[in-house]
Amino acid sequence: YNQCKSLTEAEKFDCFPDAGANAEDCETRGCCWIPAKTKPKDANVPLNIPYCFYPANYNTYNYINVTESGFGLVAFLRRSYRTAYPEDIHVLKMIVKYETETRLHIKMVDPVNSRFEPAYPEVPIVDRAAINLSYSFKIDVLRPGFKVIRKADNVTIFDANNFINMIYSNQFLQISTKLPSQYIYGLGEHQSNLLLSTDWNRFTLFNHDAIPQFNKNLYGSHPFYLSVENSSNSHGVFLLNSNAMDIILQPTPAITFRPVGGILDFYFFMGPTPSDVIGQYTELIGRPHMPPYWGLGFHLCRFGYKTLNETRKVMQRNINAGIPLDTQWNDLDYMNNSNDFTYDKENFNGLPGFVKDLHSNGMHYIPLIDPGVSASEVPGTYPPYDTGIKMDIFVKNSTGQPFIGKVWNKASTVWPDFTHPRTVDYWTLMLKNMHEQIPFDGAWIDMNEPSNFLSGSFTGCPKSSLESPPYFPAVDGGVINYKTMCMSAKHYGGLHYNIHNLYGFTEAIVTSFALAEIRDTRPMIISRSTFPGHGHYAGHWSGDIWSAWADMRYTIPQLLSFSLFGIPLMGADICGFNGNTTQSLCNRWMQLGAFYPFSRNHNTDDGIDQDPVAMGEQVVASSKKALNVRYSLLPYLYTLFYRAHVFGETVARPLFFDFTGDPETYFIDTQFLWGAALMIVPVLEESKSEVMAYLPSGVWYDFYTKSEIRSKGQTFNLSAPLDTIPLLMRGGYILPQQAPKQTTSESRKTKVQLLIASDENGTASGEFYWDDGDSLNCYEEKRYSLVSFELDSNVLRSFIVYLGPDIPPNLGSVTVLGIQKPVTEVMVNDLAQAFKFDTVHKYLVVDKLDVPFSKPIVVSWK
Ligand code: MIG
Repeated sequence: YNQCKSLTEAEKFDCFPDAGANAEDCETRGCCWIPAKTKPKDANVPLNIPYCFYPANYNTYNYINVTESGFGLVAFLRRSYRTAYPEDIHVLKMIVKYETETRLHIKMVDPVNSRFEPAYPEVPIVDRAAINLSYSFKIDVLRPGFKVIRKADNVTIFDANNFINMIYSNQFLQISTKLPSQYIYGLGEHQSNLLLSTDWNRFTLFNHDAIPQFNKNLYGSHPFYLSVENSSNSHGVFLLNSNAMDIILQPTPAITFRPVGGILDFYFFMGPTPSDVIGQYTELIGRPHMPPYWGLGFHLCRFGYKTLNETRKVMQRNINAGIPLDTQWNDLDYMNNSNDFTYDKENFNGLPGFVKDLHSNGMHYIPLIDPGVSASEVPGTYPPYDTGIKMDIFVKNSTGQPFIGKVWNKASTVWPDFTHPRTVDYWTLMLKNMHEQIPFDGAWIDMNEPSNFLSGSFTGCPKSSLESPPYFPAVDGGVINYKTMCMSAKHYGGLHYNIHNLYGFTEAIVTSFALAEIRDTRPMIISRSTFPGHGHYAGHWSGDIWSAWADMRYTIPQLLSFSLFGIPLMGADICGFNGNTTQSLCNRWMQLGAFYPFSRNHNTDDGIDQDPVAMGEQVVASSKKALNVRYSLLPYLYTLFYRAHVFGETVARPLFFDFTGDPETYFIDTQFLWGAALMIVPVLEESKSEVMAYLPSGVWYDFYTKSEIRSKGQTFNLSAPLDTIPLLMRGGYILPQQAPKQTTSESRKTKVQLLIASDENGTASGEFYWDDGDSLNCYEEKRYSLVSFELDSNVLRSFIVYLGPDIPPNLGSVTVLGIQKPVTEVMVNDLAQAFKFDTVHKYLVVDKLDVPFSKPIVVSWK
């Protein structure tokens, strides 16, 4: 009885998360029943304080033995007590690997019967313990549980709660840990603030096509969190499991994972900085790919152009208005009968020629591709179906026939099984045949949750514990097969029950392979569904959000969360997808969207036109101004992508990544950074021409006026007239730039400009990565150049880190911000140069230069 009474409300771990909790059934489970006296503070959270909870001495797994091994240790555990869930696994094997100095791996398996484990992402297999561990793994053989401790300060980063609520049954697994602080981020995909509420919150992970809403499972699944400890050290935890799951946060603070299958397979990343954590995470799951340079330009799209003429007209009016534009897209409407790998030869007559024209203007074209293939065409008339049947690569139903559902196609749809080795050949062949007609440059892969207009097949799904698992995660729609395949559908790699969350990811892997094969240049893929490791192959957009101010604001935490998930190539439909946008919203959204790493304006077929020109002069002016800044910063943005690709750094990042010592930044998700050097402060409310921004301690510069702002960690009111998005340069950094042009192809030819922002000591540093922008494996095959810069004591020097066959255009100008004393003389490589000095805003401009980067450059001034 005391084991029940002694727990505070925050310490109660739910023993009856299933429907219909009551005192009697609760006690049958051996748990405590005490109705809570209070409610969660936050009215929006989905859970209540549990009435039925585990007593502190609940009968759980105990260690049988623990053996040290060359990689760490192996333990066996046993439970004698039966849980409320069928098919308990009574004996478990726990494998603990000290994989690297900063990465610990703990895997719990059934030693007798093998259980499902995702084949992707491909993680390294380590069989020897690393040395100099920054963590220690603590168990006491006589007591249940384990702890992971940060050696440096003895903080427990994972405390498995004495296993009191640990369950490992066939279709219900559960484990909890107390968290070292309230600062927790990640756990996607969801729509919410960046900092997650621990006030009885729940995230459900099961890939799903739905309009983003609070507490609904969404397109992708990322069972990964980043925690900032009270000391400001950070760590990450990844549960490598692809099954449907609920994740609970409670104010203890604590987290509970509840997958309905697979195994418990945890990785711990010790940081200690947030950036280190993400680098360690992507080292495991795969570093982000290098996008083609043109992919960082502006993209224009909509659902419902309906014809090629309309597509061309909208594109042309934006080009005529001077909107920088790299890529034109087409949605579903280009297809014939919504069938993949076809195009409508009436309404889109001339599409091949249109794409060739784009190419000759240095532009690109991306079409939508759905995973579902029509099963409703006359046999012999539609090769994608006929070939797929012949190659036997479609997902099967439980009786071994192709699984049939319905998406956009006339009457019925089948789905390629991307876990099948032959599907690589199938998909490559289909894309190749299409590419021979329409030489597209990338792929927009949609509906790959996979989304189905039916729940299961036309006749539903065969009844079994797969469709009605003993524990039902809070998936949208109330049934697990809601608007997707039956859980009993069969893939080469396993049951749909296990594979579901991997479907979009495996499609991205196969599509990336196919595009590289067909085009022999870098794949540009944007996918709706994602899983850990996706960023190695493709990017993501945040799906069918509303054209609303609130949704625009949430695109920032969505973007920043995907940076945490190792998917930096991310954006949202600029001006919103569902519903009609407005001029004032679209005006501010074009400005914000100019700073999404993946920047595309797109909307639904029943919405009004929302390309900049359609929205009127104000939006055109704002779009031009913001996109010109974006294009001028592409050398910097591209350098950030290089750092993501090679070191696993983030591109768009939360303020706390660079100011982890300043807890004020832990809550901020209305402003964000590009790399360490540029802060973006979008206007997120209507009728505002000012915006409040928190500037962490240091020197900052207004990007436009170049005037200095010194902050001690304060909030400033920044002026934001309708045509301007406030941007701040951070003192201490050097950015490479080029002149904005109509396309990135043109921009890339212009001379390089350096923008230098001095810190309080008059120093700054930076880096510039350059390659041909499109060919495969430039970095790996050493076909790039890398130059670094240092400013100190009025001398700027460049250092050639590596000089490959592709050298950037010459240096054309240098702008130095924050020079306290007027400049009287400037030397560039020992030659005196003309210059301008702005005495009001205290900056120096040396332009009309033409200096090659192939030799070190020295610019000095007095
Ligand atoms: O059932 O292809 O998220 O961007 O315009 C909707 C039509 C299918 C959903 C995508 C959206 C796209 C739309 N698609």
